[in-house]
Amino acid sequence: MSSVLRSAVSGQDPLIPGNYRPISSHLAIAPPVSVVIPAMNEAENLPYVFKTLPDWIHEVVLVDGNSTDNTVAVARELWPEVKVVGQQGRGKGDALITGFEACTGDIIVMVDADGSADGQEIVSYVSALVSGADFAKGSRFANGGGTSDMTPIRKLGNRVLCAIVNAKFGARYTDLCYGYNAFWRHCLDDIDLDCTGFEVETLMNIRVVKAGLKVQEIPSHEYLRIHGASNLRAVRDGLRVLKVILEERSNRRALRRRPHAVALDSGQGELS
Ligand SMILES: Nc1nc2c(ncn2[C@@H]2O[C@H](COP(=O)(O)OP(=O)(O)OP(=O)(O)O)[C@@H](O)[C@H]2O)c(=O)[nH]1
Ligand SMILES: [Mg+2]
Repeated sequence: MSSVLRSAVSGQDPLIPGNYRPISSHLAIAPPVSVVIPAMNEAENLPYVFKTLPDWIHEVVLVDGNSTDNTVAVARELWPEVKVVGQQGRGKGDALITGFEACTGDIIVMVDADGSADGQEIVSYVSALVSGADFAKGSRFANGGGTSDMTPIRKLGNRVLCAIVNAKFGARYTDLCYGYNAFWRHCLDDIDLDCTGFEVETLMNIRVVKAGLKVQEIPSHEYLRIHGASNLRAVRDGLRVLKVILEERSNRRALRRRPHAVALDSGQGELS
């Protein structure tokens, strides 16, 4: 997306210095950044999550999954301007779809609420996007990334599923089922999300490669969930991911290609 188009979308003139947001000592950006946080009973973890979020963020959208603890109250206390949206359905995918609709920024970042994601990494994602990527895809297995949270069985499952996606869709991903990603708002038109559960990241990763978008992997470290129990069940959700992969493969009509898709990208190859 050109800077002219970007500024038209954001309603800001990037040539006016005041419209740039200083995001580090060496970098300033014009586009507003929305952070979407799906949260179901994460009150105890939110203080750790919000503590790492940079203050130059345009808005935080928290999607509450009908929490029975005081997730919403804690979020409002920690970040008074937080936009809280409730979800009608169930599941992380449903929550993210709801959250994306509520965002007003040009760039959207997905951050889990369990304390596993470090908000300080957002600058890396945003840097990749303003440098030309459409979709900045977090990876725990790219050089510089890591995880303290995955069991051996989850690592194996993620690796196998990632290999299948790479083989079937011509991607060169090093990670598949990871919740820390960022993208320009226009990607939502191509992704056209229609899922409810933990298969959501896989569906996004497949649809961006099918749409020929420029994907760049960002090395990321996943920390251990701080409090509470995981909502993910490895076998059940692994099978849901596999089902999505097979469905997306059989739906070949959606396969599209843009000639410039491979040139700028470090995370995907040509569609097979
Ligand atoms: N709003 C909403 N959020 C959800 C729902 N299911 C999961 N989440 C959130 O999605 C994020 C990821 O869920 P986790 O349970 O941590 O899943 P995971 O990261 O795969 O599992 P762990 O590695 O054990 O942390 C967390 O912030 C959850 O609170 C849901 O149905 N609704
Ligand atoms: Mg988690």
